[in-house]
Amino acid sequence: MLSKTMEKALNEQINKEMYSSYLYLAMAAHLSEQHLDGFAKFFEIQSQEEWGHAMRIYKHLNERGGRVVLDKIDKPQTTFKDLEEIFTLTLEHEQFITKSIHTLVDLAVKEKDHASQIFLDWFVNEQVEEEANMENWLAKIKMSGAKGHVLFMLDGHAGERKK
Ligand code: OFO
Repeated sequence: MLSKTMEKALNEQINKEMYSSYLYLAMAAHLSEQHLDGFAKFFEIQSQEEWGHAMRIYKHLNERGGRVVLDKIDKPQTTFKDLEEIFTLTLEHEQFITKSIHTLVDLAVKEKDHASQIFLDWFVNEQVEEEANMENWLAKIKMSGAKGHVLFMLDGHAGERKK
């Protein structure tokens, strides 16, 4: 059985993951408008992945006898200067999510909630991957300037993302 504190914190994390999904979908829509179809696909997949993260927590709450309480999802930023801004915001957002996951782990340890602690391990690892991936893209974009034919090359590469 989940404690009320843990239940509330996990519900807040569902909301953060859903917001992540919303933010990345807003980025996908913007990129699609800019005819950067590869990057648009990349962020559509990222958005679906985030929704999947929210659903993992949703299932954990249900399995543990917790109550899922959905809150409103904040409006995300909808226009962006360029790819550098998009990936800078993405990396910053992922760093924020990492902190939030680590806080949840600390809470699970404090409450001796071993099941939640083990459940959250997957998220700890996932965040390492998410940050590394976004850092990598941001470095490539900064290095190349992401203009002209390099931009089209990067867009093609981004569009190869399958999951
Ligand atoms: Fe859910 O990992 Fe990104 O936000």
